[in-house]
Amino acid sequence: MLQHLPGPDLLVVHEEVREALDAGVGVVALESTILAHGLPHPDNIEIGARIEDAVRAGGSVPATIAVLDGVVHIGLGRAEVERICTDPDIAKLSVRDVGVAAALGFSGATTVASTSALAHLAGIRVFATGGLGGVHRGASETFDVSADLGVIASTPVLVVCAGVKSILDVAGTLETLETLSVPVLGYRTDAFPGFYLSDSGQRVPWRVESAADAARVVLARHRLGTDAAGVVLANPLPADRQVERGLHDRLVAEGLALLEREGVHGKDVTPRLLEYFHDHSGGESLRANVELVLSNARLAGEVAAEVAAQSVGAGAALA
Ligand code: PSU
Ligand code: MN
Repeated sequence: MLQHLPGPDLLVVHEEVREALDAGVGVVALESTILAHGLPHPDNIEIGARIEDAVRAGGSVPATIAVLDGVVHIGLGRAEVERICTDPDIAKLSVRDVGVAAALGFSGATTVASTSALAHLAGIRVFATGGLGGVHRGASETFDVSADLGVIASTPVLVVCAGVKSILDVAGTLETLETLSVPVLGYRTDAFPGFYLSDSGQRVPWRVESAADAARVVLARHRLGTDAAGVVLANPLPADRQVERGLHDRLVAEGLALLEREGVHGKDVTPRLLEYFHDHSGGESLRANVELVLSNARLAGEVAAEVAAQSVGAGAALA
């Protein structure tokens, strides 16, 4: 599957990732926008390493994806992760930006959308992140709907996330995922998580109890030819680890007012909000963010390992 990849002038697969893919070992894609634009420096460096460790603890090999000096990297070494975490010139690259950045020699971090697309290109089926982008409040006027949704609708990658933040229109996001034929599975829950909150107040259409069940969904969809879209596996923070409701509601209200005041729009919305939360929650938003990302990475590691094991058993290797 790797022979169809572009040459090293455009894309490089880290040796460990290449070996894992060749050997049929589970591989989990990780996005780099969360490191460059979602978590504060210098904590992001250590957190980046811990996310990769969590994937390994789940039984798979991590592949953090980014564009460095015009080359797409599937899997980063320690120095490269550090560069993503430190260099102020790292852009936020959605799918529409990746080819431009590559052609012009720029460096940037990949979002859920671009990480999914590049993971799929490299033959990686499972992806871990913190929160998905979605439909923004007031989208009927601003048209602000994350490209994450459209790309998941056309890319067969399972994304493990803690739902979407309540700064978004959560119900609208779930409606859109339904329209786009993207299944949403709750991991041991009937409630769609709200990132900092274990329960966004919305239900999930399906529930799975194990990583093995989630992997079975991926394989059945593939064998039935109904896997043009990806899968959202929603993994909530435990109720006793979520951000306290009062603090949460205050942050969301203040964050939305701040966007209005500063006239923030486009791709700067999510990073600006995350920065505000991290600066005004006495460490709580960062604590919860780190915990949920680590939990998602661990679960994704388990799911990818199961997908690898079950594809051998079923004699149905995933293309
Ligand atoms: N949601 C979070 N944290 C994040 C992001 C989303 O809770 O860091 C990042 C992800 O990289 C996601 C991107 O793909 O923001 C979505 O940005 P936008 O809304 O501009 O599409
Ligand atoms: Mn947007």
